[in-house]
Amino acid sequence: MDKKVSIIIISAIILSIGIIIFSGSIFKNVTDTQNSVIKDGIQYITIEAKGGYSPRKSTAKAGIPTKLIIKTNDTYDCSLALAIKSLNYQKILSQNGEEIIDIGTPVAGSPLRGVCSMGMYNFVVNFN
Ligand SMILES: [Cu+2]
Repeated sequence: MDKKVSIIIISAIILSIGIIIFSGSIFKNVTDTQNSVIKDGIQYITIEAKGGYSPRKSTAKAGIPTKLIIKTNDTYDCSLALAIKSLNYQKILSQNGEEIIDIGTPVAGSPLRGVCSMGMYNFVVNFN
């Protein structure tokens, strides 16, 4: 293949990958989704783990006993290796299923932060 042509193709591929990653991270940062329900006096916050955590940022109520549900669905990336420092929690999740983590009664203004073992993916739940 012509050297010039291959350079053009390679830079086009790199550029489009960059755009995909860039736009993806913008949307993930902006969204603040409603992902919690209160059932029988317990608040459940659901976060999906697959190629990162979703929603990356969410808000829930403080002052209610709360459980975090981490859902995996054919997850084979490092978001399986979850750590929540404030809870002293660290676990390799199963590739398919739901992990229920009791986080006690959250206090307003103290967010809950989860991170993958590599520190590459993270999520935060704010309480108010
Ligand atoms: Cu990671």
